[in-house]
Amino acid sequence: MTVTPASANPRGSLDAQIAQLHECKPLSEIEVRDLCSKAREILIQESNVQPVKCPVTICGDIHGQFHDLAELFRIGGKSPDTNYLFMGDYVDRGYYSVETATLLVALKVRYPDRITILRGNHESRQITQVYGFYDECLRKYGNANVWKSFTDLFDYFPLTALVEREIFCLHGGLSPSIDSLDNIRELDRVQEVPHEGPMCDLLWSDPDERCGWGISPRGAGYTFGQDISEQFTQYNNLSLVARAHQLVMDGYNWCHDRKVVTIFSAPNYCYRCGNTAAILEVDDNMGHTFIQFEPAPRRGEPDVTRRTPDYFL
Ligand SMILES: [Mn+2]
Repeated sequence: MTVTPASANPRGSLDAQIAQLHECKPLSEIEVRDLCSKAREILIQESNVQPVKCPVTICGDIHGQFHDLAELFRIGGKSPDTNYLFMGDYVDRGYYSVETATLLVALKVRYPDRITILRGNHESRQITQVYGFYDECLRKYGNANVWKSFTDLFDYFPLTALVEREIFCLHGGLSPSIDSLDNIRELDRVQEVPHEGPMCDLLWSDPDERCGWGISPRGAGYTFGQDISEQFTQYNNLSLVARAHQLVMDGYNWCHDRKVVTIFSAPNYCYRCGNTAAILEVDDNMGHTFIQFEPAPRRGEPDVTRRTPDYFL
């Protein structure tokens, strides 16, 4: 029997890495560097408004809750058997941002046409230094090289996706600087998330009950009313805006006369919010099914009292 070294069989090696990551075991620093380099070559080819075909399952924030991502795959189907579209915020808050980001990027490299990974406002150098990913990389690797590999890669993540030309998907929301999808296609996205402007708004904005544009309490992006959502969907021939970014207790929440839906896929967010998570299955006929799920059982994590916060980033 001939033994083939893993390095002579890149796909076999990647499959082995994916199997390891499914066990929540991180890759080596060098493996992460090489994986990010391969991912960059794929992501650089994608559009700011990346076209996606149905059937596809649309997911919201994960925030380093690796065991709940495993539960998501158990409930929604494994990649690549199920096509996935993730709408950002893979890192920060939870304890397993490294494993979560590495697994999703590895799946992207292995099955580029089966999984779409958009950028969230946490896929940023500045935000990850405040909310956990940077510290987690230092703790797990002893230096910031893995953080550098990932945050350099995040610059290439697409900003938005478009399912069958009718469901517009993004992390945050709309922007007063953007009227059309072509306005988004024209943006130079390969940069750190700016503090203001159209690219910032797409990753930071929130729908609101008040009409028109409003100042966001987050300090970045805007709030936008039903009138704005109706105008944008009509002008761009869209049936729906699907977005993430906000904790919603049932995992999904319709607003703006069902022109906008929020999807949040981190159950019991921050291990204490008590919320249900959800994903949205879009079938071959563009039919919608929300699947809700609860936290996966986990070991070795602090048992904290559940309480509902007033407000979260
Ligand atoms: Mn967010």
